[in-house]
Amino acid sequence: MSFDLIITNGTIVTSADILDPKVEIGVKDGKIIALGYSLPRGPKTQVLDAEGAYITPGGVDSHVHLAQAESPDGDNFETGTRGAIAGGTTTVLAFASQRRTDDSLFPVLEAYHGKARGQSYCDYGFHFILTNPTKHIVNEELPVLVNKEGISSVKLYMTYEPMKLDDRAILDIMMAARQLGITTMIHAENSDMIALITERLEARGLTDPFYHSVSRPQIAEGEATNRAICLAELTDTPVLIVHVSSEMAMNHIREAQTRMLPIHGETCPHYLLLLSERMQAPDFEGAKAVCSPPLRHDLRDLSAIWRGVANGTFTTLSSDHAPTKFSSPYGKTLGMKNGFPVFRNIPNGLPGIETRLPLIFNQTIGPNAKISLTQFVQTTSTKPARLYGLGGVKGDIAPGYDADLVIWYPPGHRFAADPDDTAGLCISASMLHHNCDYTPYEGMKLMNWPRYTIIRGQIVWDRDNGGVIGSKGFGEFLKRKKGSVVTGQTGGLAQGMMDGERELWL
Ligand code: DUC
Ligand code: ZN
Ligand code: ZN
Repeated sequence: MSFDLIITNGTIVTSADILDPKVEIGVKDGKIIALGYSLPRGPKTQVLDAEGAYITPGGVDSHVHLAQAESPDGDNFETGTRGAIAGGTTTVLAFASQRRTDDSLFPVLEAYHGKARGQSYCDYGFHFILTNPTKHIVNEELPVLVNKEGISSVKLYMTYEPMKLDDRAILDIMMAARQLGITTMIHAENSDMIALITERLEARGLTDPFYHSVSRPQIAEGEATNRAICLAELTDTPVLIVHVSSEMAMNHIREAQTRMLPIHGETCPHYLLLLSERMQAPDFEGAKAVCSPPLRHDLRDLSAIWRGVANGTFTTLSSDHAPTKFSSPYGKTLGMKNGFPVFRNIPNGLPGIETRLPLIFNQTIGPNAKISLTQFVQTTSTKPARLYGLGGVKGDIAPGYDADLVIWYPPGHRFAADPDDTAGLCISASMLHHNCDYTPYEGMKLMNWPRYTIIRGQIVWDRDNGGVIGSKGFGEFLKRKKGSVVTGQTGGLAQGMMDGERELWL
C-alpha cells in the first residue's frame, strides 16, 4: 500500500492537540489513513511540503445562505463555494427554504438539489428552514428527510413576517425533533418588540440604516433566546441559537449550559469584530453593515462575545454568509425609496464565507490572541461537524477522516512585495471570489491566509499557483447522520417538575 499524498513539514493542529512538527499526514483515496513519522513514499506518492506552516482541518461553515429564493442577487452554489475554498472552508451547510405556501418539503428539497448539483466547489449539505410546519410535514415528511435524505437539522425563525413561527408551532417542531434526534436551529429575536420600535422610529423620520440597530435592541434577542431555551427545556430537545450577537443572549445560553441542558450557541465573525457605527457610513453605505441581529454598539459587546468563544459557551463559529450586492436593484438599494433610506427594506445579511476562517485564525496569533489554535479548530470545524452529523468524517485531522485540510503560510511569511512591509495581507473586495461587490472587512490587515485548501486529498486552492484550481461540481452532497449533542445532555428534569411529571404528557 502506498499513499497518494503525504503532507510533510507542517505543524498539525487537531481539535485536541498541536502535534510534533515531524508528524506527517498520509492520504489514500481521499481519506487520512495515517499520522506518523517518516511515512513511506511510493513511486506515485505526491509529497506536499508545508514549509513549517500550521495545518488545520478544512473549515466547516454550518450556516451559509446560497441560492435562496429570498435573495435573488446573493451568491449561488458556484460563486459561494468558490469563495469558501479560497478561504479554507471545505464543507458548507446551506439552507433549503420552505415558503409559507409550500405544503410539501420534497419539491423544495428537489429544487435546492437542482441549484447545487454539479455547481459546488466544496462538499455541502442542507438544513431545512420551516415556515409552514403543518401536521403532515412535521409528522410524516420530517422523518423521511432525516432518515432517507440525510437532512438532520431544521431552522426556525421567531421574527420576520414571512417566516416567523409562534411558540406553539415551535413546540410542535421541537417535539418532533426530540423524537427524531435532530438539532433545531433558532433565530431568536422578539418580533413584536422590533415591530413596535420600527413603527415609532419611522413615525419620527428616523429611517437611516443606523436605526436598524436601534430597532433590534439586545433585549429583543435576550428575551427570545430565553424563551427558546424555556421551550427547549420543556420539551427536552437540543437546540442551537444561531448568530448570537449580545451578552444578554449569551448569558442565557451559558446559564442553561451550567444546568447541563443541551443548549448550543453559534456566533459569527461580525459579532466579534464589527460595531454598529458602521451603519452610520455616509451615502447609504451604512446599509452594507445591516444584518440581523444587528451589529452592537460598544467594544465591550465584542469583548463579551469573545469571552463566550473562549469559555466554550459558543459551540460553533459560522459565517452566516447572507450576501446581497450593494449596487444592485435587488440588493441593499431596495432600502432606498424615492432617494430616501428606509432601513426596514434593506435586505439583512453580510457576506463572510471566504473571510471567516482567516479572520478567526488571525485571532490565535501573537500576544493578544483571543483563543487558542485548538479552540479555533473546535469552533470552526470539529464541533459544527459533530453537532450536525458529520462527526468522524469532517472537521478534524485523524485516521478515518476525509483529507480536508488547510495549509497556512509559514509564520513570518511576507505578503507584501516590499520586504520592509510587515503589515501582512490587506482584505479587499477585489481579492475575494464570492459574487458580492463588497466586503465588510475592507482594509482589515491579516497576518495569514490559507495557502492551500485540500478536499478529500485534492488541492483545490493554491494561492500562489492558479488560486482556485478545484473544479465546479467536485463538491459532493453530504447525507448527514443524526447529530451529536455536543453540550449538555437530554433527559434532565425541567425546572420545578417532579420526577416523572413530564413523562405524563411527553
Ligand atoms: N438570519 C440569518 O440567519 N441570516 C441572515 C439574516 C438573518 O436574519
Ligand atoms: Zn437568522
Ligand atoms: Zn443566516
